[in-house]
Amino acid sequence: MPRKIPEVIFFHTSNQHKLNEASQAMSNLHIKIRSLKDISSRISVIEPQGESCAHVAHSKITQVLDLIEDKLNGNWLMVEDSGLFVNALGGFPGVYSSYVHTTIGVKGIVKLLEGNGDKSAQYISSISFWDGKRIQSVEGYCKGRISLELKGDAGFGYDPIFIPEAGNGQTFSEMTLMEKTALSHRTMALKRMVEKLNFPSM
Ligand code: ITT
Repeated sequence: MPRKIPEVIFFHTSNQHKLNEASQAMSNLHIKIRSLKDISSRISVIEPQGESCAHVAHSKITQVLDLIEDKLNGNWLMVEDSGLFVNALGGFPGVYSSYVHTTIGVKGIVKLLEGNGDKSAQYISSISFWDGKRIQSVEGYCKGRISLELKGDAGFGYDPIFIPEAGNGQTFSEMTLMEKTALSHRTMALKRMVEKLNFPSM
């Protein structure tokens, strides 16, 4: 039996781009993605280091629920942890993507790959969500390759150097929000969430 679609899902994230992408992806189901900051401005959680994206997302949602479950009033909540996994670098930066982006940055990743024939990589998005009763987890992937040239201005993080396999050769940063959302790991994870709950499809 299809479940009743929630009108709102609160998203615990500090990243406005993630919010925009999730909102875009869920718009045809008429589900509003709202920042959790709208109902609780200061929530501090500890992000476990060196574990999988799935572990990080699960740990974060458990901590958030402990702090604000009463404020959700039965509404849904989601947390997402994601990263870029470069094959020739043994999956680096992976779970360290956020830290690596603020330290060596996209140019650092390009340097590490110069002269390497294998430029393949994938983004992983792990979402843990609370449906008012229990926590469930889903994952989405986006395969692609690293461009040694930074291209485009849109998006965030590693988007200027990531060319999705299913695209037309442009980096995510050269695409509109709608174009990136059609292909992204985040959308794939949200699709798994929708399938898991037996909603009408996106
Ligand atoms: P949260 O508050 O939701 O944790 P965040 O940006 O810190 O926001 P993560 O901890 O999940 O998010 O870090 C993921 C990093 O991986 C992010 O900072 C980017 O550098 C990179 N990343 C993940 N998805 C990406 C995407 O769609 N495009 C570009 N870079 C991405």
